[in-house]
Amino acid sequence: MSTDDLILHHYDGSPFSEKVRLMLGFKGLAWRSVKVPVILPKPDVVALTGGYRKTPFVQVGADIYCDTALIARLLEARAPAPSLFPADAPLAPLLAQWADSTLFWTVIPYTMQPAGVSHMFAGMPPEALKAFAADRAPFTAGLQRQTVADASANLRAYAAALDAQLADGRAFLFGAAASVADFSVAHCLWYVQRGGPVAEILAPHTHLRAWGARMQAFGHGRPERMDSAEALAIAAGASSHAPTQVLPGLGFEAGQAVTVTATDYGRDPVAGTLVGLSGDEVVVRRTDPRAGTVHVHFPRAGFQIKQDTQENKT
Ligand SMILES: N[C@@H](CCC(=O)N[C@@H](CS)C(=O)NCC(=O)O)C(=O)O
Repeated sequence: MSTDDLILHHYDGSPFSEKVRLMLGFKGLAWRSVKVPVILPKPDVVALTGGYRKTPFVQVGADIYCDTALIARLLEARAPAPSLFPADAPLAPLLAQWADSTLFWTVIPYTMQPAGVSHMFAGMPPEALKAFAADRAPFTAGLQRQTVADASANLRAYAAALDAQLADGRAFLFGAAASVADFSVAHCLWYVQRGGPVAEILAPHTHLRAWGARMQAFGHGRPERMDSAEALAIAAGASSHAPTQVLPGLGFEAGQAVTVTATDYGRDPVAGTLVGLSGDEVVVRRTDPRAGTVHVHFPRAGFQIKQDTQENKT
């Protein structure tokens, strides 16, 4: 075990975790697999992240990388080939962003219609389903959820457009090589497939289904189980962090007390000292009794940075 290992904190049924697992498979990487709870409480998660509770996140020693947009860039830096960002597909990150937001929040209400829920949660006690719904209600409180009718209409249109994009025989959405966009669309359609009978909506789209099989064929790389106590011990025992710096002219100073909060849903602020800021990343340092001093990284896009006035009062 090395402190440089990629540790993915995730759970099996999480679409965004599937996006990262497939990217790890695409790059043929070895990784350590820590399973996190599906609902709160998640004491070992928040010890590492400082309050961010979304799934998944990646740990490398005492550096914690939140959000799959940033995790894609981390994996790219560690294993540049094959690339998730091919030079001839400059719009791939934008399509990925659309899939991770609009397509994702279409497939969730679509798949969670009664027939999909009965299939996915078959054999689960009704209390577990209730607990899941009670956990996710405040998590998504800021979102206007599509009705099943809306989501069905939208998904039909999206699936048809994606299928048409592949109709010229290209292997992936932007050509012969896969890009980050393929992984963002793949995890959404993977979730629909998990809905059993509701996956019928994809049946007419033969190009899209063949593409989905190609995406799944990347597999998950080489995972090896680890428990969360070991992951915490690795963070606590790490002697350094990835190099980072606060670039000038971006509105904040190194050493400032800040909070970083997702702007869409799951808006739990993470408080810490600003140690890294660029056009595409923000990094805070915080100390936890069990995880030690960790650097928590977020993508700049989709997160709000605010001076932490609570901290200033104390
Ligand atoms: N923008 C985030 C979205 C992550 C997300 O919404 N994950 C879902 C699971 S797939 C989640 O956090 N659900 C609540 C939870 O796991 O506690 C990313 O790209 O990582």
